[in-house]
Amino acid sequence: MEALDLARWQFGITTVYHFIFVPLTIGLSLLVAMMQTVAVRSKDPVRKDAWTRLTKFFGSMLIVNFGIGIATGIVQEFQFGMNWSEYARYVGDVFGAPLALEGLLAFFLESVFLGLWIFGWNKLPEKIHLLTIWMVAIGTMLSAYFIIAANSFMQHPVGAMLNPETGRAELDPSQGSILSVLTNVTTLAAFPHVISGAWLVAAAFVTGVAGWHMVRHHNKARQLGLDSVDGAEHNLMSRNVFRPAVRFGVVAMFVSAVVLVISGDFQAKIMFEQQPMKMASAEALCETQSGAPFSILTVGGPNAFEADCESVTHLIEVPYVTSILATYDPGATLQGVDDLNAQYKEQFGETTTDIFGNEVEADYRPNLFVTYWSFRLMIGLAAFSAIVAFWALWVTRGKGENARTTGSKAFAWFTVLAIPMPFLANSAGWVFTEMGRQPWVVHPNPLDPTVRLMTIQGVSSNPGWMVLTSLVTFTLLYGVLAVVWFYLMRKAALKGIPIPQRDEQTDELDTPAISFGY
Ligand code: HDD
Ligand code: HEB
Ligand code: HEB
Repeated sequence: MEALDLARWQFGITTVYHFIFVPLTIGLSLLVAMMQTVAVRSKDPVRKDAWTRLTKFFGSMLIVNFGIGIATGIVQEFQFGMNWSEYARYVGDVFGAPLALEGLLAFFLESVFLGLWIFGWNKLPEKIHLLTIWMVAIGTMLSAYFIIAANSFMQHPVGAMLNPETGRAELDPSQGSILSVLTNVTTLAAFPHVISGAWLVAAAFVTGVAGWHMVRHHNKARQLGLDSVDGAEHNLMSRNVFRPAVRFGVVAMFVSAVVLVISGDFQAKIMFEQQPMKMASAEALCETQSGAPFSILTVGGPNAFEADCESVTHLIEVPYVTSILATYDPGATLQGVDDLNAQYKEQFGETTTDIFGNEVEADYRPNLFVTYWSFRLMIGLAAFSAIVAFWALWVTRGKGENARTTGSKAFAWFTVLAIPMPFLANSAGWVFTEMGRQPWVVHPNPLDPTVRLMTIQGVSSNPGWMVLTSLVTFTLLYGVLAVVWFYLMRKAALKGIPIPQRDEQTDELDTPAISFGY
């Protein structure tokens, strides 16, 4: 493999890896902040106690995840300078501002307030302490905004022009400069989609972990007998602590689903205007077609893994759906991959020059196998969350005296197995977005295509062995980190919440400080 391919693999692996932790941090910090808000506002002591315990329980997992998220993010930053120095040089003037803002403002907010939150239990006034976790949640979302603004510039550059002397993209005051970069319509559309995707991750996580414990306590209670003191306590844990958490997770799933659908639909419209090749690739639509259908199953020939149109055969199709996705108009004409490729060759050249000055043949088609299937995976994997949501609502139905819990092992296993699905959906979404952008690292803006850079022109001139060495090192290091993360998260999740103990003298429930048991 060449240095270019290795560098692409390295960026892909490390960044998909970073985005395992990112959505859980973003989503869980908000859900934990909400849990604590419920606790602080509750007048009923049983309810207050339950939500305080839930806040601490899920907070302990947030802390582990945050730590690994930061460690992997720092590695991510090295990628630009190390393997993509030409690209970094090209976009440096534009990226400097949003990335500095994220570092200074957002990261500062996140880590300072997370520290205050961890050490502030029972020390800070209740309401101030609550404010600190909200600042963490807001900080992670701000971080996300700035980094997505940087990514959106690569999908659709605005606010900048090409400086022919330096050969770099530079902020252009006549086009609104940094303000345009930060209010890029691509950013405005991607932000709610990414954030709601993160909520879905955290919501499925809360539902899965709480669902598991709800079933466990439910069965333990029956095993000990509901009349026994311990049995009754387990029953209360199931009913008063984990059942509300499950239902809270389900509500969060519904909210994220609504935002995901609306924002995803909107993104598709923008994408069709800004990157028609990506839209065509999402459907592996080779020839221009009016009223384009959405296929559910497609097979390819021997070269199916390449960007190869000859071998694509659509087997099951839903009429008009791709045209509607792109424009709202069922009859709309979508240009096919081959026609767009021919058009781009005319516009941008049959050949291009790589960083060593060699002429190479230009092919403007992304890998159709990857774009087609990653798009379907992103949407399809959400089905798991939908099943969990309805199943959970059913087994916890009823109100007041009739509020139910369940002892179903099938439910417990399914809801836990469904935890990784939104993680995978998020990775698939990014893989689609980033690999569908190929062969461009900065995709030309159709209205002003001068700012553009091909991936082949963005790479550093490092020798292949060097890239391979760092690739192997990062992958091994990350492998170890992944094991540590999984072990710590599993441990924190399985630990559950200890049964409340009553103080014999005062008859008050104890609420121990957040546990640092790892
Ligand atoms: Fe990230 C941590 C850098 C993609 C959201 N990231 C984090 C850190 C660095 C980076 C240096 C540690 C210190 C800090 O928080 O600033 N991140 C990057 C780079 C990326 C990237 C170079 C591009 C490939 N990150 C990225 C995306 C998002 C985030 C697309 C959000 C949508 N990053 C975060 C976060 C993190 C974080 C939520 C994750 C876990 C955490 O903070 O604890 O702020
Ligand atoms: Fe990115 C690349 C994913 C974010 C920048 N990425 C890449 C890849 C992948 C990814 C898979 C590979 C592709 C190819 O084909 O080559 N991303 C991703 C994810 C995420 C991201 C998952 C989330 C975390 N990015 C991002 C951001 C940025 C970026 C934010 C900026 C700032 N990318 C990038 C670059 C690259 C990539 C520069 C290299 C070049 C190419 O294109 O490749
Ligand atoms: Fe998604 C991406 C659509 C679902 C996650 N998305 C994306 C895109 C589109 C879409 C169009 C691309 C953009 C560009 O490139 O520009 N989605 C969509 C739709 C749907 C969805 C239509 C259905 C509703 N997603 C989804 C889910 C998830 C997701 C479920 C998870 C959970 N995505 C995602 C991500 C991404 C995407 C992460 C990447 C980033 C951005 O946004 O761009």
